[in-house]
Amino acid sequence: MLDTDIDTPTASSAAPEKAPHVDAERYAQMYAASVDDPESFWAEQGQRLDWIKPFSKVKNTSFAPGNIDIRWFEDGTLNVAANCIDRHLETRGDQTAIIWEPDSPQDAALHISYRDLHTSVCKMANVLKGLGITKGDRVVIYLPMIPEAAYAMLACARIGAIHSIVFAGFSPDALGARINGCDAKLVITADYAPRGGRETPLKSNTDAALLHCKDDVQCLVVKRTGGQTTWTDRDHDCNALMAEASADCPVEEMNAEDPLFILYTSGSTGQPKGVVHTTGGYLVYASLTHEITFDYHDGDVFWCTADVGWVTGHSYIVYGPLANGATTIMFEGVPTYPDAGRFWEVCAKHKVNQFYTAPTAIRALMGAGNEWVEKHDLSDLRVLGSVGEPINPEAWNWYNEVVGKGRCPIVDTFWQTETGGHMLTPLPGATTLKPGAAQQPFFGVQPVVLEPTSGEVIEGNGVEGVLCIKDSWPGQMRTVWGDHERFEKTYFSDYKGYYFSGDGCRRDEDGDYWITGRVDDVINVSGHRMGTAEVESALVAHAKVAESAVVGYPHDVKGQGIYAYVTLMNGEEPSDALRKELETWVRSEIGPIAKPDLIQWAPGLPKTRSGKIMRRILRKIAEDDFGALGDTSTLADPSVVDDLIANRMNRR
Ligand code: 6R9
Repeated sequence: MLDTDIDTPTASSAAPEKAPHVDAERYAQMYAASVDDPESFWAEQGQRLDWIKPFSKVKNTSFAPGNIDIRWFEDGTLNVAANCIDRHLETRGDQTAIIWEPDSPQDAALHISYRDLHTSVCKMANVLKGLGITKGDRVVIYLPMIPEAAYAMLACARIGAIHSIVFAGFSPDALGARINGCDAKLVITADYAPRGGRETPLKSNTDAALLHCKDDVQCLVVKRTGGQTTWTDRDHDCNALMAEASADCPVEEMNAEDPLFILYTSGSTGQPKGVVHTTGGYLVYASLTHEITFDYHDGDVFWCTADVGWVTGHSYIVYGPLANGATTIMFEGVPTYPDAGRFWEVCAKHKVNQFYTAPTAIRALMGAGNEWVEKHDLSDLRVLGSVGEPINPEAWNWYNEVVGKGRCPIVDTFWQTETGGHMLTPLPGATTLKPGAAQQPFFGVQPVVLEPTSGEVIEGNGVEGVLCIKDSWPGQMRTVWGDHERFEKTYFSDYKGYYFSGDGCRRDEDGDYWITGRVDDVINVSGHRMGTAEVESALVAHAKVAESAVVGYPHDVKGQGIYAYVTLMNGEEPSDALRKELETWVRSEIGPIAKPDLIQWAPGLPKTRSGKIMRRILRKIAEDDFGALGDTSTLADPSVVDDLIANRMNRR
């Protein structure tokens, strides 16, 4: 499929209304400076932060086999909480730092000023100290999207403890494994997590998890709903302790390379890895990307709809926005509760300027109909963002036209838990947008396209291969917690001397990058390499299709065949005629070789709680290998899998 591009809609030239921080010329100049002389570029960017002891060294990094060693600003000292809170107090103490929007629209939003944030974080930090937590200790945070989640993160940062957030949708087993994995001394949780009108019993999940942990792990409990929970000797009442705690807590002086947090993430093999991010480089990178990618200006209201349990929430709900003195929204709910207008209602209510969400949410809301968007005044929106997976042109166009009214640039940000911040992304006002393309490297990022088997660098444009990065950037993860060897093996051993992203990509004739999906999702049909995302995108572009997931399966003649799971729009019925129609459609959208060999009607797709489709399971079902589905416990709705297996006979 090297030569067959998806027919892309006309590039949008929508420009933001405030003069953007960078235009095309400035981007080119700054990008060149960032890769020609990284030392000077990042020395200057380092000045975004307040340092306790200024750094004199900027970059000391090695991707050499056997010596993967990444250090930025290594002799500087600073504190992340001081940079996200204290330094703003004089100029913006009364400004809202966090708008908390609760699950139910009946409940009032909270506006937390930088001064209030300072008080709460200092109190929480003193509570942690009171429980014996000191610099370098690990604290697991298992909380709903409530202000206390941000207080807990920043309180850890303030005293030098390392937080590890576990998404509140994870099971007790997953939580226990993470508590043990980083040998945490304390878990911070809540009684219940309200979400979409339902409540997850976090405290009882935590009790179940702690049955498998050391006896001396303590538990700090926030009362979110006040609902009934059991209480044991290891539990402490967070609300009561904070009420009594002092609001005075000096910051701990941290080295730039001291760990800030651990975040567990799954790879293609083995148990989840503890990705380690450190203090100085991470914060410089989160803050710079937040400002430039979203064209954030002082006074803007920024909303990232992610959960703090994922890296997107770390970098773009808490650390990046607060380092920049922004007003950031924390949303406890889901896009479709109480109805499919919730996102747009919240945007209108808080006059959101930058809105950042995931394609899966965009597709779901697109399926619900335009009337949900049109009811609300979205005139304050200036920039729209997308993250987490490739966005199909159909969803992109809907986002652009119906949500952005054709006047808000869409930044399709490609990055990973491992990268700390954006790697490839268009910039508002600087990039002529192409629907579905992540397009350009961010400052300091040097993407290379490698031939997957030989590992040779592929030069020139109009090429496809695996995406690697040639040199370090400040937001890069430093190690896998407790297993530096695994860090090297996972990211630096397939292609020596490069950071390997695990993703495939195409560099088009203009030099713009398109992510084609994880390389384990690339299928090879009759010798043609094809991104499953390309076929999915074509299927989803059909008016009757709501969602689709495509995997490869063994095929006698072609090597691999194309197996498409298709979820139809509400009200559409599966039929042989529709199957034919979709086959013809994909042929005409991409080309004959992309025609699905098998289409299975799927009422639902197996997704993780962060909305990623678990292709591993779909591949196994496609192969009729039902005995080896692996761990399905992280699925949002495990029953989907049983339905898919039961329905496999409807494929043809
Ligand atoms: C931030 C985040 C990382 C993987 C990554 C890639 C996919 C993320 C994307 C994208 C295409 C984008 N991904 N953003 N693919 N276009 N704009 O999602 O981190 O959860 O670690 O996932 O997500 O496959 O390798 P993480």
